[in-house]
Amino acid sequence: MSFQLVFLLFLFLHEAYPEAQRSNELHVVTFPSSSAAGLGRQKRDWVIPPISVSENERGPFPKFVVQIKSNRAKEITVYYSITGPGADAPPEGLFTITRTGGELYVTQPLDRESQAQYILMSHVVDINGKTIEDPMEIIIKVTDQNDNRPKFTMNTFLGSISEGSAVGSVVMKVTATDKDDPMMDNSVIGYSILNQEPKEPHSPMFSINKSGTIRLVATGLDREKVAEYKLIIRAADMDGNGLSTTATAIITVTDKNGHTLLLPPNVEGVTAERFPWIGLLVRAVDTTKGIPVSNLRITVFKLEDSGKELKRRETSTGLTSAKGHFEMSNSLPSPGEYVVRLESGAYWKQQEKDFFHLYVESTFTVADSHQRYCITVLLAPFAYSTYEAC
Ligand SMILES: *[C@@H]1O[C@H](CO)[C@@H](O)[C@H](O)[C@H]1NC(C)=O
Ligand SMILES: [Ca+2]
Ligand SMILES: [Ca+2]
Ligand SMILES: [Ca+2]
Repeated sequence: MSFQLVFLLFLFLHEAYPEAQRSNELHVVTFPSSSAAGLGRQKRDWVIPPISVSENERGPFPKFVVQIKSNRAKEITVYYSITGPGADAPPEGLFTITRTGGELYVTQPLDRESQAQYILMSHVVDINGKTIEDPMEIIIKVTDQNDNRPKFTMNTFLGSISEGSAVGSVVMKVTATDKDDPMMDNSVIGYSILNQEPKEPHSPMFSINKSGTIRLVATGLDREKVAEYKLIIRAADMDGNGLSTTATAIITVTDKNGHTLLLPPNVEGVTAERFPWIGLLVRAVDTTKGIPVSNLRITVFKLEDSGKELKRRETSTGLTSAKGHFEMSNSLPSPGEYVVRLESGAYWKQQEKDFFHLYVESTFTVADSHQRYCITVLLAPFAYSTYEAC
């Protein structure tokens, strides 16, 4: 038992419970009845202060906590026992008491985050097993140590800011939690920004406050130059000075109407609800190998009805990435009818496979250019299939 604990116990017993029976020894708690015989009402009101035990105590175990004492022990032989969760009920045997000495021990390190308090009942019987004191409640409070590091609620937070935003505008909010005692600095989190990429046109462009709110702090947002910022954010307990952890915040710069440049949906945590990127993404998969098809030429045409004939106007073309992705990144699809063409024949030829389709096309309608369209094309030498799902 630490000095503070002894001292605290002494103070509690001395100041708050002057009527309580106390031993001269500070680590002893005495049953109240002996000198207060007949004062039943007082007995019921009598409560001993909680006894504090730090979590993560080092051994050796069992470790002494407090001595329970009945003044009747001066006259007769008495036996002590404890009951309740932590004693004779799960977690059984965490606390034990010596039968004749009334010494209460803790048998292993405690974890405040799994249980912050134990309520034990202590009992005293005579040699015949007859109860000679009213059971006394013993509250063991587990005091906190800073043994939990803050945790961000997500690995990657996504936010956006419009080019036209004023300095001071709120961009997004990030959150970290800490399992330690909410009443102590052990769980008081301070946030900071460790890095910003790119550093243009200024570094920092953003600040983070005590609540995890990220704000714009400089002018010069230009989505043609920087369409996306990546921040490394840090959360540390002890108000920013303790155990720390990091996460990423991705901030998309949108135009004044809130439109973004395209962002592939392979960023962790991107879902339609959380991140309304707009545009077109085409994915190509080789189903014979179960791999993405890279370096595959993709062309997007818009169908234009001149009244006499339907004409194709090429709106975008390029090669798929290593992930088999092609994004329409230079312009957003405007409402209308489109054709996506994949040069699958060239791919099979390069793979030295016999094949049937010279190329593969998928047609679709864009109803709203502020939408996302993700077209997956599954390719095989003699078959293909396609579906839309973001
Ligand atoms: C951080 O900024 C947000 C948004 O303006 C505000 O609600 C919050 O109170 C601020 N927190 C602190 C500690 O200043
Ligand atoms: Ca703990
Ligand atoms: Ca902590
Ligand atoms: Ca703790």
